[in-house]
Amino acid sequence: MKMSGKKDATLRLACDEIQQYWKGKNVVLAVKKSGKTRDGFDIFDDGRAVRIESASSLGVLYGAYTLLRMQAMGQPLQGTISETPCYDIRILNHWDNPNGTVERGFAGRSIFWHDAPSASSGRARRAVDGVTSASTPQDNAPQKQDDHLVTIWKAYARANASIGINATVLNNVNAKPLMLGDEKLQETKRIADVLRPYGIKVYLSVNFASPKAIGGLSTADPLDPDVRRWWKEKANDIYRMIPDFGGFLVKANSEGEPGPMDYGRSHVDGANMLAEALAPHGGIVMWRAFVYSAKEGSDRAAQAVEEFMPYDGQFADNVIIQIKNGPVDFQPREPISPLLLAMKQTQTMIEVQITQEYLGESVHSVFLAPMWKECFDVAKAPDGFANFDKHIGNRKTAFAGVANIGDSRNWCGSDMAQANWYAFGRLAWNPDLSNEQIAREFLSLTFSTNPVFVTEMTHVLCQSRESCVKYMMPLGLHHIFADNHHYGPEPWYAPKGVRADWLPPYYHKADANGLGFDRTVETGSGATKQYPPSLYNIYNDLNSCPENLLLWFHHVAWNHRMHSGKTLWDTLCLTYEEGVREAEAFADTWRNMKQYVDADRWEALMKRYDRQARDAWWWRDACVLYFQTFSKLPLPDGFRPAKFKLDDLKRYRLVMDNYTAADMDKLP
Ligand code: GCV
Repeated sequence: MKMSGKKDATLRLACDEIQQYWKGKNVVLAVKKSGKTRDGFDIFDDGRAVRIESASSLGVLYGAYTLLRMQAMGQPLQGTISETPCYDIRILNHWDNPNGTVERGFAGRSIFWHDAPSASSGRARRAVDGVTSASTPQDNAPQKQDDHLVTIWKAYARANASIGINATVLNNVNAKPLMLGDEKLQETKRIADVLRPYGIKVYLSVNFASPKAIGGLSTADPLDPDVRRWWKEKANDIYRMIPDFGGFLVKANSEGEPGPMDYGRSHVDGANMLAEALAPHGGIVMWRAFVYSAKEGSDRAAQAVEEFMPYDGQFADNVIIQIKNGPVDFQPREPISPLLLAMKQTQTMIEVQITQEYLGESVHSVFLAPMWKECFDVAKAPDGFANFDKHIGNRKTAFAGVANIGDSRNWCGSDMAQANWYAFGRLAWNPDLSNEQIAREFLSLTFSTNPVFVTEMTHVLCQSRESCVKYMMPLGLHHIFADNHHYGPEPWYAPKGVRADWLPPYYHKADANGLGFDRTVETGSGATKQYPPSLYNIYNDLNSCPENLLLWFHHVAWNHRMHSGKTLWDTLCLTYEEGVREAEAFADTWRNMKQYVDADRWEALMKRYDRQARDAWWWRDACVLYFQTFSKLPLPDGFRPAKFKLDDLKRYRLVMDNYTAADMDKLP
C-alpha cells in the first residue's frame, strides 16, 4: 500500500479503507496533476500494483470505494476503470426539524437535531462500529452522547462517500429561523467538521424572514439595504466558522413559507440577494420552484411555469433553480416537469424524493431508480432542451434527493428502502447506469451475492415501482391519497371549506362520462402547451398520449377503447388487479429468500411485503369501488371479488401508524 500526493485526511481515509478491506495485490493511491479532474478517477493494474489515480484526494477515495465494491461483487479488474461524476453537486436534502422530527420521514428521528441534549442519545438506536446506544443513564452523559453522534455522522458520511454523494442540506425546507442562530450554527460546524474528510459539504435551508425573526429588523424585504447587509454579515459569520459551507436552499412563497412576494418583490429579487451574500465565499443558492398559488388558481400543474418563466435568464450565476421531477408533487407517476424543459437560460436542477411520502412510506418496498430514469429519459426529447445536466457558462450542475434517513437501526426504516438512497447516489454519479445494475449492486452488497437471490430480487426491485403505480394510481391518475398522511387512498375525500386543489376529486375528476384531468389546449387547462412541441404533440392528443399518462392529460370516457381493444373502465379495473397480483408475487418471492438472508432482516421485510400486498388490496378495492359509483359498469372478468365494502373503507382510514390488524378484523 503506497500513497502519493498531499496526505490530507481524505487520502488517509482512502488508505485506511483499502488497508482494512482490500484483499488483493498491492495498491498505489496517487493524487497527481495529470489525474482525472472533477473528482473522477482511473483504476488500473500496471503489473506490479493496482493504481488508483486522480487529480484530487476525493477522487482517490471514490476510486477506493469503487475497487472495494468490485471486490465485494466478485468483479475482476479488467483494463482501466475510468469514471467522472455526471453532476457537480450530488446532494441530499434532509427535511429534519431542529426539534428532531423529520417531515415525511419514516425512519425515526433526525440524526442531526434534537430538542434537548439528553433526549437524543437514547433515541439514536443504531449500533455503529461497535458503539451501541442503549438508553441507560450513563449513556446520556454529554460526552458519551457526543461521541455517539459523531460516530453516527461518520458512518453517514462514509455511506454517502461510498456512492459519490458530496453534499447535504441538514434541515427542512420548511425552515425555522433559529437555524441561523448561534447555537444551531455551532452544531452545523460540528457536523461539517465530521463530514469534511469524506468530501461532503454542508448546506442549510433558510427561512426568508430570518432578518425579521431573529435579526431584529422590521422587514425581510430583499431590496432593503439593512436586510441585504444582514444576510451578508450572516454569510460572513457562517464562512468564518465553516470555510467550505455550500450555501442555502430556499423554499419561498410556497405553502405558507415567507418569501420576497410578501414585499411585492420577485423570485429574482429574493434569490439574487442571497446569491450576492454568498458569492464572495463561493456559495450557491438553490431556489426551489415548488410553488403554487396561495389561493386556488389555475391548474396547479401549470403554476410553476407561469410563475418562473418570466424570470428565465435573470438569476445570478450562483443561483440554481431546484425543480421537482414532476409538475405536481412526487406522485408515483408524473410526466416530467415542463419547467425543467422550458428554462433555457437558467441553471436548473432536479429534486427527487427518496423518502417514500407517496409510495408506501417505509412499508412498501418500491425501488425508485426506474422512476428517476424515466424523467432523465424524457428530458432527452430532441427539442426538450434541458439545463439540469448541462453547465450554463461556468455554473454548477446538481441533482437533489429528499433523504429517507433517520435514527432507525437500519437508517431508512426498512432495509429495502436503503436501495433508494443507494440508487440516488449511483444515478447522481452516472445517470446512464441501468436499473438492473443498480439493483444487483445493492442486493449483492447488502444481502447476498447468491445468484438465485440476486436474480430473483433484482426482478422484484425493478418491477416494484410499476406495480405500485398499478395498485395505487394507474393510467396517469394522481393525488388521490388520503388527506395529509399520503399513505392510503381517499379518492372520495372532499370536505367542505377545503381548497379544491388539495382534494382528490380535483385531480381525478370522475363523473358519469369518464375519468381524468383534461389538460389539453382545446377543451382543458392548456397545460400541455407548456411542453416543447415534440412532447406537446404527443401529450395533447388522446390517441398518441402514452396510456400510462392518459388520465393526467385527458378526461377519458369510460367506454373509450384503449390500445388493447379493452375499454378504459375494464383496463382500469384490470390494472389495479394486476398491481395487487404483482405485490402478492413479491411477498411470495421474498418468502422463498429465507435461506439467503439473516433471520432478523428477512423477517422484518417479510412483514412489510405481506403488509404491502394487503394494503394493495385496500387500494384496489377503494379506488375501483369508488370509481364504479360513477361508471356504473360491472367489474370485468379476471377481477377477483372485492375483499372490502366501500362504506367500510370510507370509515377506516388506511394510516400506516394507527391502522392495525385489529382494525382489519373489525371489517365485515
Ligand atoms: C417540506 C409536499 C409535502 C410537504 C413538503 C412539500 C415541499 O407538499 O407534503 O411535506 O414540505 O411537498 O416539497 O416543500
